[in-house]
Amino acid sequence: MKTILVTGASAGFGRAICQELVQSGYRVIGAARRQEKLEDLKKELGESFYPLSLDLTNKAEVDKALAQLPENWSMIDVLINNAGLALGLDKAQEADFNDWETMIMTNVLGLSFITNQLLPKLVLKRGQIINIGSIAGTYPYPGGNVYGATKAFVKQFSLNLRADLAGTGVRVTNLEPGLCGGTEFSFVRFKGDKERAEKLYEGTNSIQPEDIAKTIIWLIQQPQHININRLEMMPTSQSFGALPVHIQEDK
Ligand code: NDP
Ligand code: 8X3
Repeated sequence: MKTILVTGASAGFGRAICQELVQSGYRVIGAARRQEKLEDLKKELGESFYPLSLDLTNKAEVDKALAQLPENWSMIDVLINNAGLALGLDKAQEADFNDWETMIMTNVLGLSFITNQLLPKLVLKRGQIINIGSIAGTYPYPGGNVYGATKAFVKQFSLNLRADLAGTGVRVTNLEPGLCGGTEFSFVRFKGDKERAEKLYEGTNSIQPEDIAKTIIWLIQQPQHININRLEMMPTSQSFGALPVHIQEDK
């Protein structure tokens, strides 16, 4: 039975992914900072779930947490790099650098570090890495600045991993969702402004965490000889707009 490590297990996609994986018969290690949320999930999911409290931005903490995994949980077959966040939707020229730093520390450095630490095991197991990127890593939008750039990193890192892992049997996918409701994403992005966060999804029929979880199961259950490199998904209600052209008034 495969052992799967899911980061960002305490909320949103990660929580739903853990639930769906356990229901599908996998053993799941769920990692996040909020231990009490992980303990709730442990109560719900039982013996097939192992809560791993860690802050991805703290290398020493990640090292320690991974080293302390019991032996029967330590051989990981699949790493799901889901933890991540956006902070703010201000224009770059008005943004707070601390927000940029936190996004880079989490979405880029945290993701890279845990991947680096687990890669030797994943190679031994002919395992799999699923990174949660975003459409923001491909399509620019106002206020997307550093968040989108971190997700562009995740996309290119995923593809470059494939190049390095050629011949090892390790599969790598970058899953790139668009607008998804039912998570804490916008609540975090808007720094606890619940009303603003909820308004964003009103009437959108957005993707839900369960949809992401089912997509993850589909990716894991693809035959070993198939690698889905990138999978971009949007709610049907979301599409593309024209590129704006600024008209100069004082010609
Ligand atoms: P949530 O805010 O609901 O969940 C984010 C998770 O990441 C939480 O479990 C949080 O746990 C964890 N996390 C954040 N920082 C850290 C850290 N330093 N160390 C460990 N864990 C951390 O967001 P979503 O579920 O919506 O987002 C999950 C992923 O999907 C993110 O990478 C996001 O960028 C991406 N995404 C989201 C979309 C959306 O519209 N919702 C669309 C496209 C991509 P804790 O706070 O307990 O540490
Ligand atoms: C989250 C989707 O469009 O808010 O990655 O950037 S978006």
